[in-house]
Amino acid sequence: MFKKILIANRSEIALRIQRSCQEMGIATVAVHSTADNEAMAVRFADESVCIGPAQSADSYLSMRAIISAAKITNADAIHPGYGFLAENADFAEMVEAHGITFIGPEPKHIKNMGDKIAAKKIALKFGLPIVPGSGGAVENINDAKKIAEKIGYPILIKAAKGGGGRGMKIVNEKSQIEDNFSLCRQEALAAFGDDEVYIEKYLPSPRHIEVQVCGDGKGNAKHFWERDCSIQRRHQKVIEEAPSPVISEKQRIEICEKAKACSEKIAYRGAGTFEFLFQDGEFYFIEMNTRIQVEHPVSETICKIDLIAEQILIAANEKREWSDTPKKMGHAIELRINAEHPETFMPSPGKIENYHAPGGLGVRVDSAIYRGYVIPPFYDSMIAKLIVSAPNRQLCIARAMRALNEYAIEGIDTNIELHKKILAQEKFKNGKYDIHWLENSLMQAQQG
Ligand code: MV4
Repeated sequence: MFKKILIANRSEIALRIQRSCQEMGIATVAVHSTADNEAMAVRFADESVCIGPAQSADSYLSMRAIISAAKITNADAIHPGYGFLAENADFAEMVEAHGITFIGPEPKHIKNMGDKIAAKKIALKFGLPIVPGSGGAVENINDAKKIAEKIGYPILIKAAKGGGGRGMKIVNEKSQIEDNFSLCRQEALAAFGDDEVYIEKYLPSPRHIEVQVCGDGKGNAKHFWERDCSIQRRHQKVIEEAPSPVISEKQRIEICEKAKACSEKIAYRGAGTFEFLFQDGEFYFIEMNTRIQVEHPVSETICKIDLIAEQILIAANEKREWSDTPKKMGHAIELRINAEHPETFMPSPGKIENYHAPGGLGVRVDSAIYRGYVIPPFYDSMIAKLIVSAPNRQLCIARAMRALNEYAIEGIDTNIELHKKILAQEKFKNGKYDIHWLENSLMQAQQG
């Protein structure tokens, strides 16, 4: 087992990883920028190293600063968290080249899944249902037209190195394909340094349902059921829940078993997530995330497990149980609390003048903020995750509302009121929403 882990991240996830390390008797090293001198993860770590200035590019994204910090503190392993360097195959390779364990998948899996065309090919080969489409890169406008005719409009042009929603173009009819095809390529080149694109049939009103898996890198894997992440705004998830309120037990078992089987066949190592779109009773694989995700506590809650501990144990080659699927219990909902203006959604950094977090039965708050803390303007605006659980969805929603009413954050703007509004909607209560509902129905209603 590792004696010391360096946590290459900040905020709530740095603290979350640190908590598991402490429970496992592993010493922790926090790395931080000059903007995070007062961060809770820095205070609670056994050791801390300042790795650079506020800008992420010069600190949390600086591979050599982080590896140097691991070397001088004699850390055995690095946990990347999510975002920053978590899905950077070069970083994973560099860490291992320095004799340090990267807590995550093999570089080849990070690289393959980072290429969305390669990811779909793997998914198809190993039995996952995929969205009908080009099946590979589309080189020119003539091929694009042929494929579009074959699968039928509307279609979606996606960047191969994209993901998370950036670099996509919907094309509703033939007359629009030429302009959108070249525009998509241009934007892909500017955003990802690669103009490779592919085409899919456009699904107009799907849900986003993802399956959590873990593998040992030797052909054993297990799944931790699914999460429904359909409540989103501008490709940022706002609420996640498990189990999904719209799939049958039969559909659930089938898709989770398929994700598990795919993980086994590729000998996937560590934690990962298979993302699917779900529409009209069918699942369609779109991407795989090769990291721990923001919403992992939802699965931890219904499965009563510690996914960060699982990542660490797998990376340390410790013996794990692979033969059975964890039992799922009750319902869990995660609400992402952002420091943002309620109408403009602009980030709202600044000093937390007063703070009172909710508590009680079935309430978990993953956050590194405290009264007097100054939220720096340089990073993501998510400042807390409120994770609520109850025996069923209806009770879980009631408990979430109760917890939101207890939550007091003063000095900055937050989206707490937006969460209350969402939870009060009939469409949310009966689970009848798709990925566009929050933006199209609720926010339109809010504005007018
Ligand atoms: C799609 C789609 C409809 N049809 N693919 C956006 C994020 C990226 N991971 C994939 N995305 C989508 N792919 C086809 N063939 C709609 C989306 C999409 C979306 C997906 C998940 C969650 C939120 C979304 C918001 C807008 C569009």
